[in-house]
Amino acid sequence: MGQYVGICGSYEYYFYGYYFQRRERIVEEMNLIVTGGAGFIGSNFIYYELENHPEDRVICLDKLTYAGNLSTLEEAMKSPQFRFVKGDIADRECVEKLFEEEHPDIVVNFAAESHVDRSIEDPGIFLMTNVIGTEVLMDACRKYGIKRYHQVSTDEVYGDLPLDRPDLFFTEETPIHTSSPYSASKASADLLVLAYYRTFRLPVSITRCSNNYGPFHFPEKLIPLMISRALADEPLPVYGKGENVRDWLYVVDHCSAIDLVIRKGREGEVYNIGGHNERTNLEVVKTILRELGKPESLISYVTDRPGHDMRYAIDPGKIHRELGWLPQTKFDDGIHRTVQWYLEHREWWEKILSGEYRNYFDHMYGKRLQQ
Ligand code: NAD
Ligand code: TDX
Repeated sequence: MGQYVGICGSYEYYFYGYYFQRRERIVEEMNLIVTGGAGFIGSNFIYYELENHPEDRVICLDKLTYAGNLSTLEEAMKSPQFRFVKGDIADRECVEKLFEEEHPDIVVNFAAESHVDRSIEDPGIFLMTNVIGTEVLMDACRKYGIKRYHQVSTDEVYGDLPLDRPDLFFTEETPIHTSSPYSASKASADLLVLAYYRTFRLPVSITRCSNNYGPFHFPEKLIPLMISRALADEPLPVYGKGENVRDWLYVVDHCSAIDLVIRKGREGEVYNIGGHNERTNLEVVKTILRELGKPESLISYVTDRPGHDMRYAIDPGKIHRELGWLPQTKFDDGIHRTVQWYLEHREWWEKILSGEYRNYFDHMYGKRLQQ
């Protein structure tokens, strides 16, 4: 079988080293349950699916925590192929009722507590949603049958790499070695998913992606936090010396990779996703300031995050070789597009900043910014 290249209209394209082959696409209508779809990556994924697989039905299950925002799904709500259900993935009764109603073919689990700093403040909810929630979803998959259960995981399960070894990258074989309660909860879930594959032959897959950025990113995370604060001429809290490195991927590229894995990826496999876009935090903040025409004097160095991971860097070779996936968006274009999006969608993030999130920011950064 040649290397899968992509879909165009009703054809799939494969590459055989010297020539391309076109094959008629067998379009099977599928029901997808997407959990956590009112959050950052899940909502982008829902839009990606509705656009690229108009034959499929997409059902979003989301608890609408502080990080979930129904207004993000406003456009999706207009589609007859979309349904939103408010519910908790750790609530067995709610999950089973949804499976009975919808008979999903595929479940893609984005639902999670996702912020490292919050996991340091209060780990309990991370275990409940990220670990127990995963168990409840997979139990329902076993009970009602499924074509694929997909776990959206993270590069943070591999721990971190030293700054002085730019030759090292995380591969799928890198041992799990977590730092924060968040990453420990995600790694626990991954192990559980692989255990359900081996023990129960549940058809699962896992993707481990690097840091995402793009539209609908909650403004507690580095990039949207810095954009929103710079626009208000407020100090930008950079942890430690700002030398930690993250490997940034535009969110739509993450969505296209997950889409390929759930439809073409092998069962029981882990696929790393990343685009070789390493930047120090300071470089990222300075790029944002340049995009906005704001001064670097806004940067304020604050107390470091406890246990702060130094460097993440993904080797995406496996997903490229097996599924032909490559990222489409260069960091400079993606960050420009993202800053523009935040400028054009002030209402979306200003509403968040005026609510409960304000208390969180004062609690987490109040003392740090005064030092
Ligand atoms: P997010 O915090 O923006 O969104 C999480 C969503 O899950 C929210 O809509 C929230 O309401 C929902 N949710 C939380 N608890 C729930 C529960 N118990 N039941 C149902 N819904 C619940 O997160 P994100 O940044 O979009 O991340 C999505 C997934 O991708 C997570 O699993 C995360 O670990 C993973 N991931 C994120 C990144 C990144 O850079 N953001 C990178 C790699 C992997
Ligand atoms: O105010 C800040 N100042 C700062 O210097 C914040 C919020 C962050 N940082 C630093 C910490 C990290 O080195 O910026 C870097 C990125 O921080 P986050 O946006 O909190 O992301 P990170 O901790 O890298 O985790 C993210 O990527 C992996 C997501 O939040 C996770 O859900 C994902 O799994």
